[in-house]
Amino acid sequence: PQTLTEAVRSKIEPMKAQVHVVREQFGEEVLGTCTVNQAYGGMRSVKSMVYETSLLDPEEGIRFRGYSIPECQKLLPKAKPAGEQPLPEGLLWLLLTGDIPTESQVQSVCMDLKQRATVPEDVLHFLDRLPHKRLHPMTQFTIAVNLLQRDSRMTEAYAHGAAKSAYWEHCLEDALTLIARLPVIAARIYRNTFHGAKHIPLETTANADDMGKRLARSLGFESTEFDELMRLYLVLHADHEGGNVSAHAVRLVGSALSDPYLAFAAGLNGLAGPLHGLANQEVLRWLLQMKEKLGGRPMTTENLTELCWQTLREGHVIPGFGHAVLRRTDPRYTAQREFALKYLPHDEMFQLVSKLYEVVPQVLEEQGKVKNPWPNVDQHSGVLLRYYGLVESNFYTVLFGVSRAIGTLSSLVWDRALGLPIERPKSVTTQWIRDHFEKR
Ligand code: AMX
Repeated sequence: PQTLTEAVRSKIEPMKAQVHVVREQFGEEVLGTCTVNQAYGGMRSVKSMVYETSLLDPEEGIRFRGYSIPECQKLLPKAKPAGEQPLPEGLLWLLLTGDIPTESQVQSVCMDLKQRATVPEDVLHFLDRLPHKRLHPMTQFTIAVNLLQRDSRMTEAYAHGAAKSAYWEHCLEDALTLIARLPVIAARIYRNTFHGAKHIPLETTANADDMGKRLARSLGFESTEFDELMRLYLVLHADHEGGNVSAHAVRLVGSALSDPYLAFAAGLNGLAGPLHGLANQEVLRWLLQMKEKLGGRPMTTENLTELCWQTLREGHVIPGFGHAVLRRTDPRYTAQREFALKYLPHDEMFQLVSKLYEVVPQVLEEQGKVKNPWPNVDQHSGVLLRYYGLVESNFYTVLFGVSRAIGTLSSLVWDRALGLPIERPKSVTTQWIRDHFEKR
């Protein structure tokens, strides 16, 4: 099939059949258990949901539909004529269908998204009138997504009595339109907040045929290297299995049959937390503080170790290190490090990040609390953006959000395709736990 919708359609019945067999065979098996400590401890490692688009291995990192990040970098189509990074549109195809797309399939997604990318003028004008200096860019972003919700095909179809078996297609329509519009929205917020509302004329972005380039150009960046960085960035941040705050929020809210706009806005609100997506903003601030505190002293192991201990003594976490599931260096960090080694090996901030890779894990090991002392995706992204002139760290989580739509909305389409019900896990009180276990 050439169109994405037809490709997804062709996968639904076989997948439903597979789920049916799995449930027939293993439906009553115990997938995981939950101790009292896990219930109080953020449900860490409790296996209680099925999420098809990606799976996280604690040692190896994320796999998108079975493909590791290096495999995706190798196999997914690139921009013509000389792109080296995978096109996000190819990842979208992979996440939605499970197949590596052909060049022409990716081109069809690129064209489809390009055609959907026009944001209604009144929405843009509403964004222009927000108090940009007082509202965090993530707050502006969720407002924008909620504003776009009025165009939801899924909500319209529901109101007109659409059959449950058709929800996925309306959901996919909304997902594609929303994904296509997010770069425009992100750029509008960026230019409003940091560039005196001087927007990039549409003619400048008109020949940007892929989402990464369109995002780069409408933010106001013109180098092909930055286009490549945006493609890599959009691929790396797209999906991280189902239990992280943003993905789970999208799934949970979507399970009430809230449409993709409403569900994704919920996910963005979760992404805006400092322990999750906002960590990329925190990392850059922390790195700049490190540099200031060094005050011209060399970046030696000794000096950096002392400054890391200072952060910990002040009761702060070291942003960009640690992970709830991963137990090794995040391959998304490694992919960005490779990009830096190629394009900005002599950048001072990259050298600081590199040196911290040697220092921080030792400090965290010595502190003895963290389960994973290694760097995560957010440790690296800021220095790359900053190198090309995107210095406004408050904006970084918005870029993360543009990317996260690709994964979480693909998964949401499958939730509707498989007819998953409203989520409603059982909660108990501390008194209930005492009564229950004391009685034994
Ligand atoms: N610096 C200092 N202390 C840390 C730490 C870090 N980078 N990472 C974890 N710890 C501490 C925890 O705060 C916790 O301390 P406590 O017992 O006093 O509360 C202890 O180590 C054990 O935590 P954990 O089980 O190793 O981690 P977790 O699953 O509870 O939390 C995470 C995971 C990511 C929130 C945590 O490592 C952290 O706060 N890291 C820094 C922020 C960050 O980089 N977040 C981005 C994660 C990726 C993403 O979602 N985008």
